[in-house]
Amino acid sequence: MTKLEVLTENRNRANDYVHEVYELVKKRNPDEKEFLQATREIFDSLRPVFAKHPEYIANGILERITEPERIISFRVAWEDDKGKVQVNRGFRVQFNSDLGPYKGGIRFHPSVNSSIMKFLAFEQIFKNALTGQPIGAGKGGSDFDPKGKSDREIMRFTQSFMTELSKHIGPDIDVPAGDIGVGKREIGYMFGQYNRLKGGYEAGVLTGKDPNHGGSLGRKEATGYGTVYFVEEMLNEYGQSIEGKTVIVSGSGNVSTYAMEKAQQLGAKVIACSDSDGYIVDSEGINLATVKRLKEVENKRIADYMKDHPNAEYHPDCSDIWSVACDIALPCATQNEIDEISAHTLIGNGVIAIGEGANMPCTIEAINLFHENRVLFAPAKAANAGGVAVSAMEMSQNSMRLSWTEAEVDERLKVVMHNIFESCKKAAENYGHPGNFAMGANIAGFLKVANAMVAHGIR
Ligand code: NDP
Ligand code: 2IT
Repeated sequence: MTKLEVLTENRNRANDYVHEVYELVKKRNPDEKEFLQATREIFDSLRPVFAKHPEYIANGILERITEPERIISFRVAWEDDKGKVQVNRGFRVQFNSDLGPYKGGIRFHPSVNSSIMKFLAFEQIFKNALTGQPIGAGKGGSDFDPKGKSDREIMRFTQSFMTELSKHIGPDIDVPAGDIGVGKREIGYMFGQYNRLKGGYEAGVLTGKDPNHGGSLGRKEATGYGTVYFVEEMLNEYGQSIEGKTVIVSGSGNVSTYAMEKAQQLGAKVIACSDSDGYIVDSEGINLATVKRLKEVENKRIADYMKDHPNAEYHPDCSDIWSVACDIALPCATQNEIDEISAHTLIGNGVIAIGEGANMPCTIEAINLFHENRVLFAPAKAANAGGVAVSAMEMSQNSMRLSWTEAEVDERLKVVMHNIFESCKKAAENYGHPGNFAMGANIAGFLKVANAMVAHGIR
């Protein structure tokens, strides 16, 4: 056979393999649309990898990497303030442990179901691999809605949730952290309950703890800061920077707040942010002190921003935030917030870069449109990996029983984000798609895990 014939045969075999495994995954998970979306997005990137490395086909890597090692689903019964019994469903998806203990957040949101848990845990495999740290991948959560619950209700619920979860986690087994609806308060209650049940103090069982008792300085800021560091690396690559740019950020939670803070520190003008009820536009620049007070202290809605800043505008449909003209858009709220229509609007308004702070905030069609229109695109698995990276640093500090300064953590975070950017860039170039950082992230993350899976044998 000529060289060209061999190449063609390898490419055809890779395409058939990806197609066959995707059909299998669809058959096995028929109603899990978010999980199927996440697998399809990865699969599309990996064709050139299987063409170049048929050994991954022989090792059944795709068949194995798409089936979680373990899924735990459990009843969480608790009593509300009125004495009524409430029942929620709890999950922990332990997806892959080839690089280290399962690692990933816990989400409390009424939309939580098996598909959402699995897509998040699946994405975590590649994200955690990209950090270069020794962490496997998992995700957990519950369909519990923290909105409108009293502090005591939150405590009773999290204690009940942890009573079951504690049987399945541990500092060398599985180390959860926060995500939507889970911050340092919830982590604190879960940590207390875990230690109570174990009869000891196991600092490294959870990350995202309060830095005053066991947590790492800089963890709260890490995801948002890391997203902006990645976007800045990407802009620098093309001779640009975030300074002087107009930015919009969806959400006003943990990731959004610190993405806005870092963007402002680097000289950008952030003009819009949101919550699930609506969005605000402040053409003078969002006053972050007000947002932090409303969201971190008073538990208020973003609409309340108007009381302090009457010149701003409030719009009651959060998904419309993408109609605000900007240079850079940072979706930092939830999955699938930017669809094809929003992507068209952003492109029409001249957006130059997108940075995914949230997990899978853009649909596949939206991502394709950004690439087709030469909009720089920072994919979630790479751009928001700073959070879990600093979580892994929290694990290190807990093991060593010492604490790094905030400056030290931030310095390490910058190095991690720089290395992730370089890995994505190189993988994209090596596999024939320079500048496609989404493909680069998928390929670089995949190679790291796939090599470990080959080394560890078929299991
Ligand atoms: P928070 O709970 O702190 O904030 C979430 C924000 O998004 C809130 O403003 C919330 O509004 C809004 N939001 C949530 N769900 C929806 C929805 N269905 N529609 C519209 N708005 C919504 O969560 P985080 O900031 O921690 O997480 C945000 C995203 O970042 C998630 O995708 C998460 O998986 C991802 N992520 C988080 C990391 C972390 O370290 N925390 C690390 C990496 C990724 P409201 O309050 O009204 O519900
Ligand atoms: O999606 C994520 O990476 C997180 N929610 C953070 C996980 C972690 O273990 O810090």
